[in-house]
Amino acid sequence: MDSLALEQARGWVAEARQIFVLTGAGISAESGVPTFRDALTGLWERFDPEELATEEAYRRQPALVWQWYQHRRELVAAARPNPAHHALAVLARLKSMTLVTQNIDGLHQKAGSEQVVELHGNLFANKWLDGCGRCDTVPPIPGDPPRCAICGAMMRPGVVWFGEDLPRVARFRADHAAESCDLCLVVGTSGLVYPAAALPGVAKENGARVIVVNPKPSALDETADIVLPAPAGECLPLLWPQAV
Ligand code: BV8
Repeated sequence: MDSLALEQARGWVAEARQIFVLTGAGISAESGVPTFRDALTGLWERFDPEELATEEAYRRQPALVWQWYQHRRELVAAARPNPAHHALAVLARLKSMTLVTQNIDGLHQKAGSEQVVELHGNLFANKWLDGCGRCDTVPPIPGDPPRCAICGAMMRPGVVWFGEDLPRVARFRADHAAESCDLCLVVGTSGLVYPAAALPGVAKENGARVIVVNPKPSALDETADIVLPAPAGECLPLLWPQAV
């Protein structure tokens, strides 16, 4: 990695008054959590994640989609935060910072980050699809989503599917962070999913410096002032002091 770029990025972090961090699936790759586009390994490789992560797919094939989420829950439950997650938890103790994530794996929280803005929900949350408002579950048939004993509504994962609006409070907090920061740090995202992918551009338009950390080219590289082409677990601990 270019040492000059690393030195400059270090300086920008040290000078920053208000940091907005946006993370994507890549920050959890070194924890063994497949990124979204390769989340379909093995059994799932014949499906398109953007097809499965929709209400329409869930209504059409509830058991299949529910099992996909149960499979991902097992994977993520066994995962541990990596040095990148821990470095961001340290940064929040050094600087005024808002951590916004597209991830649903909860690894930032496991690393000690607080007030994490989860734009796309959380893999371990559930809620009712439809539902009578007084829903109570019956023991689910293995492999099937739990159903309400009263109205028969299905339980669904508490995540944001494609075509669904983002949680209002999370969206508001993320927009505010992008509009009010002087440094935007983008870690481990392809920058392909909106409206999250628009946030670094908002930060840039408001005068912020933008640093992208990603071992591969991403759609946000053209917005970046500095691109650090390295894995997050190696790069982030180099950008600010870790002992606090
Ligand atoms: C919505 C939860 C409207 C579910 C997810 C323009 C504006 C608004 C919307 C749209 C728009 N254009 C298109 C849309 C629709 C759509 C969209 O963006 N589609 C894309 C595919 C074009 N957006 C939506 O549907 C959103 N909703 O707009 O609603 C609306 C408004 C009002 C009322 C009703 C509706 C909802 C989007 C949220 C979808 N849910 N997740 C689940 O996970 O099952 S998105 C999911 O995919 C992830 O959460 C994540 O956000 C995304 C994947 O992106 P990444 O995180 O970037 O992961 P990816 O695998 O792509 O890339 C990983 C990167 O890491 C790579 O670059 C790789 O190089 C890098 N990497 C690898 N290893 C490392 C690394 N980096 C660092 N270190 C490493 N070691």
